[in-house]
Amino acid sequence: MNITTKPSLDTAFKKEVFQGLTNSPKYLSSKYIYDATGDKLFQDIMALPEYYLTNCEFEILDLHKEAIAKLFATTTGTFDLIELGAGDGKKTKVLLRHFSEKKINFVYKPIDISQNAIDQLSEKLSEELPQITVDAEKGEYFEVLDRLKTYRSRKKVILVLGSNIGNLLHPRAIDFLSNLKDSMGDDDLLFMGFDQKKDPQIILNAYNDPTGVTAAFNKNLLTRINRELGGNFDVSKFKHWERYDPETGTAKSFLVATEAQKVTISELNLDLTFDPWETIHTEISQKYDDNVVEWLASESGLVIETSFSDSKGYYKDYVFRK
Ligand code: AVI
Repeated sequence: MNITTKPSLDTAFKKEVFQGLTNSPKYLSSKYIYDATGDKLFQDIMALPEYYLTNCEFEILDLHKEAIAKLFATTTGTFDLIELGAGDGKKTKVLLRHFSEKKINFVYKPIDISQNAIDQLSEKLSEELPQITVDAEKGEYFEVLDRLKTYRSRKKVILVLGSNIGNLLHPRAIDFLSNLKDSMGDDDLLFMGFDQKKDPQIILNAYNDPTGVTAAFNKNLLTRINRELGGNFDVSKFKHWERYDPETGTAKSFLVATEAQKVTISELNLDLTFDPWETIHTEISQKYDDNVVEWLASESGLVIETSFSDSKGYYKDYVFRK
C-alpha cells in the first residue's frame, strides 16, 4: 500500500473504503453495494429460485395476514405503518391490500435510502392501491429513527422485512434494535424478519447462484469504487466466494483476487497491492434461531410478543414490544 499525499476523506463512502482497503485483512461494507445497479441486481437476486428468503416471507404474510391485521389494528383510530428499507414493497402489498379490504385505518410510511425506490413505489401504489394513504420518505435508518421519536401521537408499527438485520454483526444489530426501541411507545410494535438456521447447503446455494447474479451484486462494490472514486479494479480478476458457518449461523461473502495485482484509487490517493488469493470481506448475512433472537431482544430492551413462520420453517417474522 502506498499513500502519496493525504487524501481528503470528506464522505463516509471515501472514509470507509479507505479504512477497509488499508486494513489487513481487507474489507468493504455491503451497504455500498446499493447504487442504482446494486438495487437492480438485488431485485434480480430476490427473483432467483435459490434465494428462498423472499418467497418464505411472502408466504408468511399471505398465510397470517388476518392474525397480523388483528395485532396491528387499533380499535380507537388510525396507526402509522412505517417500513424501513421498503424497496419495491412487493411483499408488503399483501398486507396493504388486506388491511384496505378490511377497512383498517392506517397510513403507510415507506422509508428507503434510495429516492429512486421511493418514487417508484409511491407511483405503483397510487396506481394499484389508490385508496391507501401513502406518506413516503427518503432517509437513512438511524436518521429516520430519530425523526420517528416525534411520531408519538398515534400507534406506530415498524416493519423491517427481508432479514435486513442479518447484514449487521450482533453488536450493531443490538444498537439498531435499541434505537428502534427508543423510538417506540408502549402500544407500538416492531415486526421484523429473521432468516433461520437451516441445512447449510440451502444457505450456501442462496448466496452462490449458478447464474452469477450474486457474484455481480458483490462485485458492484468494486465497480462503484471505480466509477465514483476513480478506481481501476479489474473485476474479472476477482472471484465471488461464499462461506457459511453452521455453528455461528454467519454467512460471509468475499471477493478473492485470482492473481497478484496493483490497484489505484485516485480520489483516495491510494495504491494497493493484492497477493494472489488475497480476500476482501464484503458482507455478512446472519442466520438465527429463537434463542439468538430472544437474546438480541433482551439485550435491546424488547420483548417478543409472537412470531410467524413459513411452512418449511426456513424464515420467521417476530413481533416485538418494548
Ligand atoms: C439485503 N440482505 C438481507 C440480503 C441478504 O440476504 O443478506 C443481501 C444479499 N446479499 C446477497 N444476496 C442477498
